[in-house]
Amino acid sequence: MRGMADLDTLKSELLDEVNRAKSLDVLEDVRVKALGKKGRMTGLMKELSSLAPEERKQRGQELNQIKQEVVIKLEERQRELNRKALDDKLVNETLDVSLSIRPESQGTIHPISQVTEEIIAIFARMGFAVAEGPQVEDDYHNFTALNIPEEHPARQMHDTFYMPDRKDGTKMVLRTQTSNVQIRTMKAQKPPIKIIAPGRVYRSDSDQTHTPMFHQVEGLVIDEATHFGHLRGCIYDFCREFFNAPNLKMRFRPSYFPFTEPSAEVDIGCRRNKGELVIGEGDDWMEILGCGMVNPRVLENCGLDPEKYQGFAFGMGIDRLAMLKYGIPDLRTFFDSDLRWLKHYGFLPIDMPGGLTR
Ligand code: 2U9
Repeated sequence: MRGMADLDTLKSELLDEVNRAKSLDVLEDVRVKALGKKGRMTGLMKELSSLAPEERKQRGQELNQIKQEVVIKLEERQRELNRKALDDKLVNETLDVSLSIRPESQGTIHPISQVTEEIIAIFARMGFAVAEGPQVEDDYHNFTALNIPEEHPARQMHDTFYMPDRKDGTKMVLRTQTSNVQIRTMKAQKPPIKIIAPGRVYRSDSDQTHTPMFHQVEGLVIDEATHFGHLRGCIYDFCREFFNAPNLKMRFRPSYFPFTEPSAEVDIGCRRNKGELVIGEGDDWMEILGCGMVNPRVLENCGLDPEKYQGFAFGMGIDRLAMLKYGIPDLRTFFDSDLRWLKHYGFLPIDMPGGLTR
């Protein structure tokens, strides 16, 4: 049996070992050797039972005191080593993201990806968030909530891809526009809402200017004060930026959509120059998007009070915008996966808006 002096030595030995532990693994060894089943402290605790009651009490208190100090020191050291491990990791695992891509890179960015990123970057600067939703959608979110009645032509077989009904009888479709995203957003969050919804949409239609799958961006702004003037300014700013045309010619033509009232289609000025299309000037017009003030019925369908809230929405085809901006003549070539075509019309990753260079 050791006396007080021995216990003092034991304590300083243990604390010293803890302090000298250079890694979490070594620290764990130290802990086991001191406090584990066969540890030094544990051994001494076990010896207590052979002592007389008075002596046992006194000795037990001394041992407990040491044990507590060792435990506290162990935890302290563990925190220190964890912090050090993280610091080391942060220093050693840095990645130089400014390095240029390897010159032998073969892949290119598809014009649709490029244009989608360009559109997102412009709207992001105007304060829009990006929202997403399902491509297989129920009839309610794709049509009914948007005030598209049962007999509306857009619902007819030749336009919509129908999917098998759900087990509960819910009618399912491949979404024909990305508006389901706005419906779901309005139901899930309170205004102010300012989102764009880019993504794939599907319509049973195929010729030189239509593919059964194509891409859209739709936008939605809802608050208590937004009016048609804001819609006009927003669309004008977007088009000027997208086409790099500060003096872009643009006009709003009255139109009709079930989900907006009033509705408009937007044309931009253009002219043909020896078969090539020049955008932003000239005496011809080219339709590029549809828009309008959100129909009060649609707001109501989403649980918003149309007396209090209002706003605008717009929709445009990404594939068409890509053709116009980058002079790609045939829509169907977008989906041929022809590497020669991609080499010609594709973009380098470094050119991605909001990508490596920004
Ligand atoms: C909600 C309310 C209103 C979205 C809109 C258009 C006008 C439009 C077409 C452009 C070319 C589709 O790709 S295209 O064929 N879109 O003209 N889209 S307003 O209006 C909405 C959307 C969601 C809740």
